[in-house]
Amino acid sequence: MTNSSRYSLLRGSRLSLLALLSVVLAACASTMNSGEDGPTVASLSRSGPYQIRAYISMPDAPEFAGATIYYPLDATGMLAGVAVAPGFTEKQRHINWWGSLLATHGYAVIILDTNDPRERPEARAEALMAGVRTLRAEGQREGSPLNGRIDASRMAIMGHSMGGGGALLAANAHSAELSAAIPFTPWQPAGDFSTITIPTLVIAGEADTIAPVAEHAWPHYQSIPEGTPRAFLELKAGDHFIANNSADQWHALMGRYGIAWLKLYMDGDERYRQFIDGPARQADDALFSRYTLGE
Ligand code: 9J3
Repeated sequence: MTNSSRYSLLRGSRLSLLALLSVVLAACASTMNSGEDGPTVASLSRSGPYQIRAYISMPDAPEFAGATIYYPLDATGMLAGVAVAPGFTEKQRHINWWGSLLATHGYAVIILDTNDPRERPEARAEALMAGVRTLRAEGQREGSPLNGRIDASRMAIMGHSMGGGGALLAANAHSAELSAAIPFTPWQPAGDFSTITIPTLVIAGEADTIAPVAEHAWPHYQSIPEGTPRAFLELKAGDHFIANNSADQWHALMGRYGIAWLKLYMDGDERYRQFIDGPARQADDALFSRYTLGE
């Protein structure tokens, strides 16, 4: 199927799907905002101030299958972007809570499906970079809801498990094109990420038996150079799915660290450092089996 025929096929279903998504997502967006007084633990632990929309009609990219772009409707100024990849055998619906959450906090987010749900982290790295290119291109495409709204210089990547391995591989190979990375419960045997220069938050689960921390997230983190801003967050008794859609009970916590990481390092907003390194962070000590910014 050519790019243009796929594009027009998708157009047919665009209006009804858009209408449905709009209703659902608007309902999810909180009316509360972070206020004039700046961010708080509470304001980062829930939906952000923006109403959001989502769409699936965009030019095809060979590196990934379907994708959904979530974005804030009423944010002023240029939007930074985030690309997110699922794990082995997973689909968008396993991780797309990040799309709606981050959009309410002001980001344009592409949640993608891999071409093959069983493909390896290397292919997921390529998919993530193509997702970043898609977001940049949406900022230049006539007819795109994001036309003229994307800051191409601020792009982050995230992913679960093999998608997290993909995010680390992409960050390792393409730091110059990216601003931040957040792999969650990443999977990549013998992963060596010693050329990452973008700020990287590694989210891990102490009791992850699918990607055991000692063989995956921890050595991944340790391979990131000391000069690179990096953090290792290990949730006490956490499993392989602590930052997936299914882990409702952890969304407020995971979302808060993810949002703070992007605001601090992709947007350069120092008000968010307290949530990564400070009293607001220390208040979570009982939840973590390990949290380190150095080492
Ligand atoms: O993406 C993942 O959840 C990796 C899980 C895994 O065990 O892969 C082994 C083939």
